[in-house]
Amino acid sequence: MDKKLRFNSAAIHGGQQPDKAYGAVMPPIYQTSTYAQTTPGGHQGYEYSRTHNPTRTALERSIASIENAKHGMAFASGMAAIDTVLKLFQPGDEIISTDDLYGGSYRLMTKIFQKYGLKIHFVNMGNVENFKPLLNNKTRLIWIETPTNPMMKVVDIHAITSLGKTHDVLVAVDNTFASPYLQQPLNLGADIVMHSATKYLAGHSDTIIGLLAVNDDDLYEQLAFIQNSGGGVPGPMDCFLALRGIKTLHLRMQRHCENGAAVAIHLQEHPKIEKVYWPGFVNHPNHEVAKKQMKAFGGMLSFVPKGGDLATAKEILEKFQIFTLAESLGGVESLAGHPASMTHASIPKEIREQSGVVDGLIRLSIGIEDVQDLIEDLDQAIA
Ligand code: P1T
Repeated sequence: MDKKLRFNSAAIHGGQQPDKAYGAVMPPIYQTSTYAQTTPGGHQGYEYSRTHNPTRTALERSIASIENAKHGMAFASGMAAIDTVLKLFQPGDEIISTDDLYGGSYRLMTKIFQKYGLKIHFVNMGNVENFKPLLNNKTRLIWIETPTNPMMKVVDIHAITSLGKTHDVLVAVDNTFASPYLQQPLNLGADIVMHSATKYLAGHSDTIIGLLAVNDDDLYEQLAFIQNSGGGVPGPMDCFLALRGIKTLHLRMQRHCENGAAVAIHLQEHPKIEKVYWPGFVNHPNHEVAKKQMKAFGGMLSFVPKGGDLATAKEILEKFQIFTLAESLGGVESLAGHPASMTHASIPKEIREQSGVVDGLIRLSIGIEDVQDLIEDLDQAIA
């Protein structure tokens, strides 16, 4: 389809066409490792499924369409996608990253890539001025997560990509928390968009999968070479599930955002809650940036109960009946997490506490249930 589609239509049709064999409307799950050749090299575009697979191609075209990118790439997980991006660089190269980010990304950067000679700086990017002094002639990448996991800081993507361009530094955005429904970083000047599609894109907590979207042909070739060499590829079933999820992304995101706002406002007014982190509040430090770059404020929020201690947080988490205490986010069902001991346990306590991840912090992924049921569940757990 050549016509430029609006977002909701692109989520369903972007880059898709009926399958060539029998006209199947959804791409078949091409569960094959290899492809017959009529003569050596005589294949129909597919040789071996580490390199390409038709179900994966359908998903890659879909993410390219909804991120307004030239190229999409699918990976075995969000971490496999990040791992591939970081392998673009050489020992001695420097990376500047947000200081508040998914614990697994922090672990990969510090425990693996620092060992291979990459130097990684972590800064609060809530204010662009913070990291200007770190830019030097060895800086190769700025890694942004926005909204950040789990403190919900919002980073001004356009301000940072402008800076990246003047210093000839790549800018990559982990768009997992927002999804392309809320923001499209390539349109704001980013070079690479990354997703843990395990979350909002697949949307049903039933697969682990990662995605990248880029415009530049050379960058795409380099990433594809690294991926094919290392092999962090998803299976066709996972690609199918992610593609199916994307077709309802816009509908789900609307409800995630509505429910997220209602829960955030309710918690903010609750007498037993100390602090709620959600970019939709006018007094959130990055509210103006969030308003400018996001369509709405998302379905993620974090809060600290009064007292802010571990025991109170644990008690609340154990009392939930509708919220499930579990890692991950972005599925149709509401999840609650304890970043200090779960998703961010790999970050040393003194470092995570500097960015606000205290032992009393609870993170919520607001699902698409009836919001009154969610509010009642929160009230009984906090009481
Ligand atoms: O789990 P995986 O698909 O490998 O994605 C890693 C990842 C990358 N970026 C962000 C912002 C993430 O939140 C994640 C995974 N996060 C969780 C599992 C979590 O509960 O926060």
